[in-house]
Amino acid sequence: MERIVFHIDFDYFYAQCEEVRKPELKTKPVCVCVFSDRGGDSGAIATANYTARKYGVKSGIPISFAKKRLEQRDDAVFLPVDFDYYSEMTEKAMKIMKKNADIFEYVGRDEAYIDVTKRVGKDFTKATQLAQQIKNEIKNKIKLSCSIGVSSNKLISKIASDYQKPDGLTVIEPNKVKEFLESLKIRVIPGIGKKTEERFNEMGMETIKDLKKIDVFTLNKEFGRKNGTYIYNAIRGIDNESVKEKEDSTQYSKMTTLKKDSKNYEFLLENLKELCKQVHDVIIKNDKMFKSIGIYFVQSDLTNKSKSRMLRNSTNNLEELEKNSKQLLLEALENQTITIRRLGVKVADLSEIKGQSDITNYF
Ligand code: DGT
Ligand code: CA
Ligand code: CA
Repeated sequence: MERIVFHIDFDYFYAQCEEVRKPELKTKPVCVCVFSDRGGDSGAIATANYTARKYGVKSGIPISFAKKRLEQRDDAVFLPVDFDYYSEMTEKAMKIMKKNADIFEYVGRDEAYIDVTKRVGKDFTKATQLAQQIKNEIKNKIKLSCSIGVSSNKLISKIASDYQKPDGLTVIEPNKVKEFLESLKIRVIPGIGKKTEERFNEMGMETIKDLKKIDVFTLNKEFGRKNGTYIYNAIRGIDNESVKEKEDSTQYSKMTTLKKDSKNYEFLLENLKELCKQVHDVIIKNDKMFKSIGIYFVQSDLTNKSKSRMLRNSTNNLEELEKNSKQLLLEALENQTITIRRLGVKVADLSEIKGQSDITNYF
């Protein structure tokens, strides 16, 4: 069955989110940092914008290395991660993708697969237009750029979305797959890490074309049957994995537009309680526990505000959810000047109830 699948991945995601709320950052090297609790510059870079990357800054390196590499740029900016804010951006972006999908599969904070076979009638020209339209809509509505790969399966689309980053759109029609893959370096295959690549390099192989000379038996012997067969198929562009309906299950949230814009505590509390109930229902339905609780608003001037806290222990208790949301609301209202238009409640850092009882059984 011929399919058309998109892989959508946002460019330098955390750093780009920071540029969206502070456009003056765009011309500067921007590094988003996970500071450790040891203080000072201890910690690592989560991601950096493309200006910072030119100086060799990348995900995972120590903050102190990044500072050294950017020594000559006195305009370099180092910001702490703000997960709440990035989640809000993720939610908005995913909404646009979902709207344009026959099947939507959430993969992570900044990426998703969508199957669009039906809505484009298996037509690659229409698919290309749809991909461009999604890029435009995301750019216009939330000011983010992303890269999209379009092909007949998840594997090739994933490789294609990475092919022309940032702001890329790469379409690989079935008759172009062979040519496209053969020119690429071995490491573009998802799952082939640095070590595997080095092993192949030592055997004198650099590109996928080189790799194709190895037969499936040799690959199976080297990597085990499962991985060997995967590699054998992947370099030939073969992947039958379907796009599976999947939502972001790392957090649940509910939001409501208030009957009137307000900053009145009693009125907001009433709405907040209802939202807590709705979120709690989802939690129970999915057998989950949560460890972090947040509330968020859209204010009358359409700006956003959010507040969250981490609990000491995971819970699935409604009273606990209400109590904490109520406290967050009180704190938020302390210096609230603008009225609120929409109100939301969110729980995150989820865990399985099942997992919990397993651990108990274990002991
Ligand atoms: P890209 O897609 O190459 O333009 O750049 P990113 O930053 O979007 O990279 P990606 O898609 O691999 O990762 C998405 C986000 O995940 C990224 O903005 C920050 C976070 N992330 C990635 N790698 C690391 C890491 O090593 N440590 C931490 N803390 N976060 C990471
Ligand atoms: Ca990305
Ligand atoms: Ca990603």
